Amino acid sequence: MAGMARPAGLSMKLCSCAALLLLVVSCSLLPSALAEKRFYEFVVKETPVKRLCMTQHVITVNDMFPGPTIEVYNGDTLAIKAINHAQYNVTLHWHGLRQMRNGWADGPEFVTQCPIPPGGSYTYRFTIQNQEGTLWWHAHSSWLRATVHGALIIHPKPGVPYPYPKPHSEFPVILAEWWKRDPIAVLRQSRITGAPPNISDTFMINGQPGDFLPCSSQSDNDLHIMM
Ligand SMILES: [Cu+2]
Repeated sequence: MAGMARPAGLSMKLCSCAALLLLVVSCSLLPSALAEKRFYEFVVKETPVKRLCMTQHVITVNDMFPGPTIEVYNGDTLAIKAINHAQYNVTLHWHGLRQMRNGWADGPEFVTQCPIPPGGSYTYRFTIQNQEGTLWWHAHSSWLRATVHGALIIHPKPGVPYPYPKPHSEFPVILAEWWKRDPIAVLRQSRITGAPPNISDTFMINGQPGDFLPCSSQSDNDLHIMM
């Protein structure tokens, strides 16, 4: 009979083990409980954009040039539904992001995925793991990246300080190039002739060519920086 009864010492050990297991489980749940799931819809489509006094129909995301800024926290899980209303195949790449077990969300066309055809859609799903800082996203098909790009800002997890004094304020600075021609046509001409592609007509900061070029918007070009 004595063999059937559970020794008191063993039951105390079982209790403490169970409590320890509960603590470990609750601790491991803590970071994911703080992390957010974030959903975005990126509509890739042709949009009229006026630069250098000329209106061009370029491919954008959500009619924005540069495209929308994604602002998230380390540990967040993202789902970005890309809907292709453009006349070209497209993929989106999350530049600099470590795709841990999410290789199919990385974006290079014909490398990790078939491109999204006109009229199609694809949802990129990935979790940001142990990364902080400002990256960028861009099209990874043909030269669509010329106008299909934007900032990807990853803040430290809530409650985790910056690895430097917190800045007074922050804003993305996005450098790009602008052609007076359709960039896809510039690339196509290069492939036909075998010559290097024509150089761009201007560089741009945050989608603007600057005060020295015609038809620039003065107010869009002022950046006041405190040191
Ligand atoms: Cu890239």
